[in-house]
Amino acid sequence: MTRQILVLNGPNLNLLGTREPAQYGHTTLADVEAQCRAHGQALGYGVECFQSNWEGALIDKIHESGRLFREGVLLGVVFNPGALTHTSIALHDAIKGVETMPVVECHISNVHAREAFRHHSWISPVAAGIVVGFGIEGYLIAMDALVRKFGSAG
Ligand code: CA2
Repeated sequence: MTRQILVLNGPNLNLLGTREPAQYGHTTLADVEAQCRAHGQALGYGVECFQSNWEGALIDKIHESGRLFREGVLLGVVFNPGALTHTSIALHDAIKGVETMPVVECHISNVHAREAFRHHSWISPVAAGIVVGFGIEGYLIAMDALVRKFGSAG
C-alpha cells in the first residue's frame, strides 16, 4: 500500500497566483498541488490535497488525518494554516489531540520579516517542524522533511 501525505491549506490560499504576487508569487494553488503530487510520486508517496477557508473544516480534516495516521495509511501533514496560524487555538488543540502525527507547518512568505502580528504562531508549538519563507518550494521541502524524518527509511 502506498502511504499518503496530506497537503493542507487554510484561508485565502485558494487565491494564490491571482493577487499579491510580490508576496506569494504567480503560481496558483492548483499548480502547487500538482507539484506536490508529482513530488510525492517521486518520493514514493501518494498525496492528498485539501484547502478550506473554514476553520472547522480544517479541524475535521486534522481529526480524519489522525485516524488515517493511526491506521498506518498517512505519514503526516504539510500544513499552511494561512492567517489562522496567528489566531487559532482550536487548530493548536486539534493538532495536539492527534499526538504523534507529524505536522510540518509551512509558510510561503517569511512571516518573521513581515508585520509583528504574523510573528506568533499557535501552530509552531505543536508542529514537528516549520518551513518558512522559501516560497511555494517550501511545500516540497516540508514533504522532504516528513519523509526523511518519519518515512520508513527515516
Ligand atoms: O506566508 C504564508 O504562507 C502565510 O501563511 C499566508 C497567509 C498569511 O496570513 C500568513 O501570515 C502567512 C495568507 C494567505 C493568503 O494568500 C493569498 C494569496 C494570494 C492573494 C491573496 C492572499
